[in-house]
Amino acid sequence: MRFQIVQGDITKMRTDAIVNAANTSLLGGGGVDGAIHRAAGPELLAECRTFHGCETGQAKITKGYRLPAKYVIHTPGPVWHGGNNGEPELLQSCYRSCLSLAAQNHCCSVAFPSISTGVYRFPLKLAAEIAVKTILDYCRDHKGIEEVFMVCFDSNTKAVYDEAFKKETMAI
Ligand code: AR6
Repeated sequence: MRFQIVQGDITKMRTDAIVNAANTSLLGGGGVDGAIHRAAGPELLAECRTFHGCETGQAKITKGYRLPAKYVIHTPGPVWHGGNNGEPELLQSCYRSCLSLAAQNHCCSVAFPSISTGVYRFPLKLAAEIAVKTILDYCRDHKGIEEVFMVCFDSNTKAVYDEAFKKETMAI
């Protein structure tokens, strides 16, 4: 499996699936969610309505419509409330649920945004460590997904994910 941390806009990714950091309504919002809905077009919202929401830490898959990606995997990340409300486990569950849905749908390449580290205020360093470890562990144990991208919107986010990757791979 190839794992790459890149800086950019996830709506431009030509992967089989991109992940959306959604909310539990799945009816759109700001941040990366707003950008994905704008780029995909109104058909995406119409398909999202059919789910009647999604629990935090779970995931639902839709088509990509006008996006270059074939699918969008929507996952509501945890809102940070201090860390003693299961936030780390829920964030890990987001990454696992998305990878599992991607594999079930025969996706070879998946792109993730930094789930929960914007409006949901999850501390960036901890979120990056959880994301990197969960992705690498999952892909070590399951075959099928060949390429995973972490798409960081700004240079600080990318630097923190690069550091988390270094730490995780040195620990092996
Ligand atoms: N490509 C990649 N990353 C992006 C993009 C983009 N086009 N736009 C923003 N980011 P956030 P959350 C980064 O707030 O914390 C929404 O309203 C952003 O810089 O989008 O999980 C939902 O509807 C940050 O690093 O998601 C929910 O209500 C990261 O994506 C709520 O926000 C996540 O920031 C979810 O909050």
